[in-house]
Amino acid sequence: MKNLICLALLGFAFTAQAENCVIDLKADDQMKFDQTEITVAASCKTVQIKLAHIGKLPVTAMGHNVVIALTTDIQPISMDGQKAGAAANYVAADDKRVIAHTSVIGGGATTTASFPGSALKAGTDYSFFCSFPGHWAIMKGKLTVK
Ligand code: CU1
Repeated sequence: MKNLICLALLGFAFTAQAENCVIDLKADDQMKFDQTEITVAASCKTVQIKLAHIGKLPVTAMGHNVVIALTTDIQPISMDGQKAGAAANYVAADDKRVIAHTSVIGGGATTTASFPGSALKAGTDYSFFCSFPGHWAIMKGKLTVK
């Protein structure tokens, strides 16, 4: 009986390990993320966003953030974010289309953010992108939830 419980716990541990709950990205001075597709588990209690800017340019010239939203909302969120400006991290206040976002950082900096996994639904077309003016058109990737 004890062995059975051990096996069950071991199985659970392996399952838990396979479920990714971190959106871990690096960004550079070339206006690029190091990944174009990330998958997180639908069962994540909390999803963490980690962003490392590995470039050298200052935040005013090559600032980057990570915004999580429906792929169809990338452009409108970015347009409103541009109007909101740098002080707002290029995300409009109370933008309901934004599932989560980090602050905007410059070269050499890192930032994190987290949000409840319940905000994501499996099989929905999400993206991660940078809302810094002019970046959203190319600085983005697919976020898959399953
Ligand atoms: Cu950017």
